[in-house]
Amino acid sequence: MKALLIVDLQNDFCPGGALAVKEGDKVIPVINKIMDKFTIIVASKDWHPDDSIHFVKWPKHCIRNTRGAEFHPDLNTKPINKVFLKGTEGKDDGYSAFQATNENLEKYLKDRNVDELYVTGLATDYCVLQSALDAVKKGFKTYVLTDGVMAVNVNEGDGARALQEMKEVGVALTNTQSI
Ligand code: VGL
Ligand code: ZN
Repeated sequence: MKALLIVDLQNDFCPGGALAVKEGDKVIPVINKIMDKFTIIVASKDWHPDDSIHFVKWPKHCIRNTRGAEFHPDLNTKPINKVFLKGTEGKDDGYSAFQATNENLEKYLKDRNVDELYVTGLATDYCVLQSALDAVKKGFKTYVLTDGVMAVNVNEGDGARALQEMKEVGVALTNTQSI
């Protein structure tokens, strides 16, 4: 069984948001279009308390229950079966969707016989990277859909390096045309 994971497609990571990924919203129609290929669709949300230590490193973003933490309005949220909240602990936590605290993502997927995980969303060089690395560690055959992710690129080339790192541990890089 395969599942689609949509990482952090929230207002604050899209143009106009507090920690905007340049052209982050461009992946939304790409992701909306492939949803009908999956029966299991899960999404993560960065969901920080207002005073998180995480904000020593980053501008304040995705404060729980604020507009910045909501999904981008163009994302088709109807087919999403479950939302996983991460970065909830006030630490520099929650780069991986597998660190969600409201529900255990690994258990959720394994309980539903998922063995293949297709990863999309934001940002390639942080939460997509850590989620994909964890997915491999937990034994999922892991795919990253390269046209369905976008990088922050704090340093030039971070996105490309992240894809390379994923590839080296066994993540399959593919695109939405091939699924
Ligand atoms: C993320 C930086 C800080 C992400 C979250 O979703 O990739 N990046 N918090
Ligand atoms: Zn964050």
